Amino acid sequence: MEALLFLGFVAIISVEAAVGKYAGDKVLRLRPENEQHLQFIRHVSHSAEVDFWQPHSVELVTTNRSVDFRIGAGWASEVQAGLNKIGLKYDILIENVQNLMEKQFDRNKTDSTGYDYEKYHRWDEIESWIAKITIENPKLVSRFKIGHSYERRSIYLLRVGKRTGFMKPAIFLDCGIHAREWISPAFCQWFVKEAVRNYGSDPAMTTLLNKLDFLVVPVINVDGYVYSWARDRFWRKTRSRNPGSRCVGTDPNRNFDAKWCSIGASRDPCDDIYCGSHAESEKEVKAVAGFIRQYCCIKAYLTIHSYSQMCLFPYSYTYSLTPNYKELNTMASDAVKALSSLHGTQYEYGPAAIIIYPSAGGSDDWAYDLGIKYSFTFELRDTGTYGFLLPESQIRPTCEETMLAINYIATYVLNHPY
Ligand code: 9B3
Ligand code: ZN
Ligand code: ZN
Ligand code: ZN
Repeated sequence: MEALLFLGFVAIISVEAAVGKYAGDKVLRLRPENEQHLQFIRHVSHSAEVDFWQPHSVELVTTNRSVDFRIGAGWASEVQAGLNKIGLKYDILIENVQNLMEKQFDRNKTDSTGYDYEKYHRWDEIESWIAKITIENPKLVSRFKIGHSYERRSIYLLRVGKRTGFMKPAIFLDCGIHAREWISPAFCQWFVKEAVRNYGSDPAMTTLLNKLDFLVVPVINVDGYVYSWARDRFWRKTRSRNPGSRCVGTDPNRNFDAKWCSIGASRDPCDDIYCGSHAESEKEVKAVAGFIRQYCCIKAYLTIHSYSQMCLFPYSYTYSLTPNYKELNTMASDAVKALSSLHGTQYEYGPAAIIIYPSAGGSDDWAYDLGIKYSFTFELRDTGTYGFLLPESQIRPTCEETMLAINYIATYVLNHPY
């Protein structure tokens, strides 16, 4: 009997691998209008194979915002029938997730001699890129190991800026907090490439690198990133084990010590916005927070996510406005104006609590309350056409336009010392 069961299990796994883990999965965009609609969504969330893309958890679903979620192939027709029955309007954003997964990679791109910045890279490729870019640019780049992940991988920080004998004001730029948001590490690599390429030739970048240091962490959530390549493309959290639960991982962007777990986070280890057993329980969060606490001169904090096309600033843990709200709002407005000047990409901007939803434990709020009064979260492309599966063909335009926003903010910070 056992042998038969085992064979059956192997058969399912191998079929899944053959046609693809996400064959037949769809991504739906729902527009709930009433309590009955919300009830249905909650019911589906725990009775079907559903993965919330926006917002990131069923707790955050409300009637005034659309909901994007991936639904497993076996459940799609049943759920769609249920939606029609209760009159819950929806669009199908992605007909077949597996097909898009394959299209995400540009097959026809010739392999460039060097590192191809217009492709998504596995962690081992990024890790060797980190070493290479450091060795190739001794005057501009130095590499620090700020800690290691739950699964003992190194967490690297690159300090990018003209080497001087003294400490310069710095801008912290972090990427890859959420594993499935692949465009984020792609942008951090693009930023470093642009900095070292344009130093000495582009006056604006040369000034920035002479007067500031950029502290860039290309991938914070290394274990999660590796897992999103190896096993589950839509994984978001870390890969730490939760005692007493079969569910793995904590949301690193709910694990910072900023009104930890008070709102917009979950105490259930199975939720994508699980806040962890306590603030800074995650080694990856501890590494970043520990580094920032001991570093003298960080004047701005920028954290890169996807998707939604938004420039967010504190607070997220409360609806109250920060003392320098007007300044942050003007900076965000000007930054998104610079961004959209290149390809016309439209961004929303404003305090995170108001623009998306109130949530505690985020890195930007934590940095702000530490005294880093210029703190922004960027949610890069797109608005749901591809979502986390942003095609490689969009890496270049996304990174080019985002460079304009980051450079605007960096110049502002340089001109407004505090
Ligand atoms: C969430 C929080 Cl808690 C914050 N402080 N700032 C930005 C966000 C949005 C990101 C998240 O973690 O949900 C977008 Se992926
Ligand atoms: Zn139910
Ligand atoms: Zn994110
Ligand atoms: Zn996001």
